[in-house]
Parts: sequence; structure tokens; C-alpha cells
Amino acid sequence: MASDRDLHDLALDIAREAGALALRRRTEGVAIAATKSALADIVTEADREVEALVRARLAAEAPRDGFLGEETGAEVGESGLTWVVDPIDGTVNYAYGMPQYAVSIAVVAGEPDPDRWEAVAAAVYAPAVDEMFHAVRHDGAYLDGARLRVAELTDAGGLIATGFGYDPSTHAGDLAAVGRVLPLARDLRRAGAASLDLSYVAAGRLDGYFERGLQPWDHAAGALIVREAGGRFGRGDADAAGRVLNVAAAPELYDRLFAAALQP
Ligand code: LIP
Repeated sequence: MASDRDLHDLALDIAREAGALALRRRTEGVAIAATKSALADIVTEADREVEALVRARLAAEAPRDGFLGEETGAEVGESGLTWVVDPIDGTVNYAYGMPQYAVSIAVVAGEPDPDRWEAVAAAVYAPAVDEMFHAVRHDGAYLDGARLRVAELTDAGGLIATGFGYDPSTHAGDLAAVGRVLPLARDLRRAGAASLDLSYVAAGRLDGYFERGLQPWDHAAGALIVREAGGRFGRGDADAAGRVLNVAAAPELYDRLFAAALQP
């Protein structure tokens, strides 16, 4: 069985190759292939092509492992490992030509259930800015090989990121949560790619992040990177729309952020 370090190295190599493809397609012009859960929830031809590249690499180099991807769904493996992939996280940013998008690849052990799996290794690669966030369980989180540590909170409050679902009927509840979190914040950010929001918490570029309704592939890699950088990542009860709360922060902010973001 491959070591944790071998799995990490494979994740980084695939993420870098996939990111280069995404960047190349972006410069050639992006075509919207379809809408998914709502008109605003789009998938591009590049999303599909990048996920196909990742699957082909894994089929060749980790054929016994399972797969869970945003565009092609789940495939059960026989090794006890599952690769959880968002080929282009921040798809809307990507379609508009904004640089805030990433290839997010995690390999997890155990059931492919975000509340039961153990993340083993993670790679979040932002090709537009050539930044690779990565981590191995029990062996730290890194940005291009440099060790990461979550930020120390200042008296000014936290720089806190969030996100909103594509379904307009959920926006009132999300905005109410923003109102409850604001007293903890020096300011808010809404950048549009969960894997990068999580990686930025790990890097100390954000103090915290919360969002309801993420998919497993949005947070699988970033959650490990946060934890290996000394931060906390947790998930709360689902709201009336069935959307689970996801929260990441440095330890001294986490409990207060989680409580404020959760429904009253
Ligand atoms: C996105 C997330 C983001 C969320 C967006 C979208 P996608 O994932 O990364 O945090 O706010 O609504 O879900 O769809 O670009 O892979």
C-alpha cells in the first residue's frame, strides 16, 4: 500500500497537471457546458475535461482506489482509499476570468463520508497564481513547501470569509448568519472558492471561514490543510434546506464563530 507521503506526492503531481490544463483552457476561452442545481450553478467544458484528466491519472496510478468527483460522481474502490476531487473549485470565478479558482484533490481513508473519513493527504492548486497548498496527515500543512500556521487573532477582530448557495431561497438565512458573525469580524470576504478560503485560513490570510451547503469535494482537501496548520475545522447541523454548516478558524476564534454562524 502506498505511504502517506507517496499519496501526497501523487496528489500534488496530478493537481499541478490538472491546473495547467485548466489555465490553458481559460486562456483559450471558456464554454459553459450546462447548468446544474440552479441557473447560477454552472459547469464548463473545462470542469469536465480536467476531471477526466484526474480520473485517467488515478486509473493508471491508483486503480484500486475509489473516486468521488464533482462532475462524474462516486466510484467505490477496493483499497479503502477514496480520491475526493473538485476539478475546478470556483467555477463561476473561472468562467468570469477571475483568478480565484483551484484544483482540489484529497485522498481519504475509510468510508467516503465527510463525517467519517480520515483525510490522508491534500493538494489545493491555484494555477492562475501558481500556488500549491498541500498537507499530509500528522505531518503539517505547506504553501509551496513552506510550513503554514494559522494566524494569531488581533484585537481588531477576525478577517472572516463566507459564501452563499446558488439557491436564492437560502440567501435570507445566510445573510442573517452574516449579521450574527459581523461583531466578531474586522471585515468579511466572499471569494467564491471554498478550497482556497480554507487554505487561506491555514496560511493566516484569513482568520476564519464559514459556509453552509458545501459539497464533500469543496472542503475535503482544505479541511486537512487547516487542521495540519493548527486550525480547527468542523461541521454543524443542517438547516431547514438540509445544508450543513462548515466552519474553519484558528482555535481562539473557532468556538465563537461556530456559535454565531449556527442558526439561533
Ligand atoms: C463553489 C464553492 C464556494 C461556494 C460556491 C460554489 P464550485 O464550488 O467553492 O465556496 O460559495 O457557491 O459551491 O461550484 O465552484 O466547485
